[in-house]
Amino acid sequence: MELSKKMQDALNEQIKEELFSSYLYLSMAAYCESSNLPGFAHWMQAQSGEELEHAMKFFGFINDRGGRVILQALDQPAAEFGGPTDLFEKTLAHEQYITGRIHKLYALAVEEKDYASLSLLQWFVDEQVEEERTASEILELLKMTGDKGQGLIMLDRQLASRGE
Ligand code: OFO
Repeated sequence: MELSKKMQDALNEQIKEELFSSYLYLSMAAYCESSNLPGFAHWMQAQSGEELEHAMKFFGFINDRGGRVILQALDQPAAEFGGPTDLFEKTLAHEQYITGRIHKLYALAVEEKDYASLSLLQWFVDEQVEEERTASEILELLKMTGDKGQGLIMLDRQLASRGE
């Protein structure tokens, strides 16, 4: 079944969203580096890499379906943040936004009876549950440690151990 123009456009839009996510987390990594939080920086850089993989999943899928990938312009991500708690509040809010985008794509695939897209999007629906859970877990820890002190140093060490 051929990829509809409407679905192709929506998937191309999602490539942009995933690339912007990658760009945003890379900017957050740079902020963490400049704030002497190497563990947080490592976590954000790993997250940025994961978002690039998400973009490439859509990239590969459009090509596999005989569609055409059209890359779009990315906005400049924020460079300054108000500390680790603010960073993870923004991370969680961003992931909730992305979940909404994925759900819209899923609804479009249902409407179009595009079962191949549904199968891909099911993976993303599940992934978003994980993304939100991880961000809120770290945010909960930050609520306990606050933005400075021994607790934050320990959390920074913990985040340094995230695998790629
Ligand atoms: Fe691509 O999951 Fe986060 O944004």
